[in-house]
Amino acid sequence: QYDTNMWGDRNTMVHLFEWKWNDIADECERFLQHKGYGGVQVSPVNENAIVTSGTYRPWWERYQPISYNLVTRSGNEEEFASMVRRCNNVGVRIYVDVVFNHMTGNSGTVYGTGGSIGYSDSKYYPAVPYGSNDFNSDCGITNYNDAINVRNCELVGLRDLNQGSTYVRTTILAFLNKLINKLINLGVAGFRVDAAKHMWPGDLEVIYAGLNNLNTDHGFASGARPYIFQEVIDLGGEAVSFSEYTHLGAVTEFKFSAEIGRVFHGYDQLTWLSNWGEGWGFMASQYAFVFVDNHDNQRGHGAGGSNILTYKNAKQYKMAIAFMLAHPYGSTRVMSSFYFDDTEAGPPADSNGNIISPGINADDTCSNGWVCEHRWRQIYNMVGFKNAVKGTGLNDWWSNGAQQIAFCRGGSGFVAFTNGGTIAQTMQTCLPAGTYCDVISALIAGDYNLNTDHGFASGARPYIFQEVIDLGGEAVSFSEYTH
Ligand code: ARE
Ligand code: CA
Repeated sequence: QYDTNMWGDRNTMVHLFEWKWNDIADECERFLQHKGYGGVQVSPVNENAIVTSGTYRPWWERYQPISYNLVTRSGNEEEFASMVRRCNNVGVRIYVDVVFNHMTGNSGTVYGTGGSIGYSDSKYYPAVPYGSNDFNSDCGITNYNDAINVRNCELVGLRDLNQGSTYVRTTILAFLNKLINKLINLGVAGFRVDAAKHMWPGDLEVIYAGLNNLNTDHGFASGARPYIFQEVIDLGGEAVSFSEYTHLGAVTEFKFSAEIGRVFHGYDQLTWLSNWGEGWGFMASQYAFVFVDNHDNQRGHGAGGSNILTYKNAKQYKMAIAFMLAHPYGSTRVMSSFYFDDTEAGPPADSNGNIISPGINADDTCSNGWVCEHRWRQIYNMVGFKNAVKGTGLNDWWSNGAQQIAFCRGGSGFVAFTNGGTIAQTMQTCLPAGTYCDVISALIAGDYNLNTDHGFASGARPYIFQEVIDLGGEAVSFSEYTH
């Protein structure tokens, strides 16, 4: 289903890639709620096989499940539950990256982050348990023009589960429903379905239908259904199409990521963005889950190639994100990364492999190896912009016919971009007469108003009462302070 179940006008998710649960809980309370982020995509929560590669543990070990116990380098079940509770309490939803197309790679006996063991050569994972008859055959994916090969064979050698089996479906559902509401403190809002392209839509339909309603104890409406966004890479020209999945939930639109990178790299003119969205051959907006980069294609995995913009091209990257958040197309996600040169290297970690928490600097940026794009002022202020213009269309498009564009969102927002030269132009801003702040480059006055999430009226100011002792007859008078 397509409703993200976010609070109020909030409508942007941030992927806190490889963050620990306790750090995410802190981030919900100290930052995300105040900047209007609606939710967090978290890295896989279930136990994965430990992979050691030279001096580090690659980030991708988390895409090799060994059991559905909730224990990873991000934390254990208790910490996960506490994070969900604390984030929901401040109106920030949690979306879990769920990996159930497969288990681990075929690499003999494997050991998990929670102490479980797996026998990948015989496809025996006793901590679930799964045995060899729960899996498809040993064939590898070699032909993306053959849907059967794509769905019933192994993606990069990962042991491929058979979701057609009742036992496998039931086992996957027990895991997903636990995250939704089995324990009182669990209350996630939805799922990123990893490798959905490699599972049959008919099997996914049965699994999604078996999901519980969301946990009303976490503030969800009675009868609310989990938000589902499915990872289906479809740049065209293959056997499997995104359109086989859109009736089941939202679907990742990888063409968006590839094209926005190409445009803001300067390889195309901004003026052509006038029909951005369906006009560019993307899927219908109500199904599209969009992003400038993701954890794969920012480092050459997945799809999109060298046009993908990342934190490494900070200026163009911020422009692309601002355009994504200013534009009404799709459901948006902001990436939040750790710095990397080696594309396989895992998150900042100590010599025992424990993830190091991000440090938070006085100017809101991060340290300890974390990029924290979501804390860049141009990005979080545009998250606020997107909340403020929610529900409006795009109007009053202007362009100079080349690298300069501007447009309005109803009567609530106006934005201009240049990827070449200063804009010197009188324009229709669509906003009521008044003085406005530039939310991209400046801190906005509203940052110092009272917190509307606590029931204060929008624009309300702090009450101040000043201790001035004046019984009369002294040099300093109360009347100097009353204004
Ligand atoms: C790792 C090693 C492999 C090894 C394997 C098993 O890198 O060498 O064989 O383990 O031992 C991530 C990493 C993988 C990693 C895997 C498991 O990216 O490198 O393998 O974790 O640890 C396809 C899929 C798409 C997938 C991308 C990466 O369609 O679903 O490949 N994306 C998701 C996640 C990834 C994750 C997985 C799936 C697996 O986002 O992070 O993999 O859980 C064309 C096609 C696309 C195809 C793309 C790349 O564009 O259209 O469908 O994407 O090429 O092949
Ligand atoms: Ca499969």
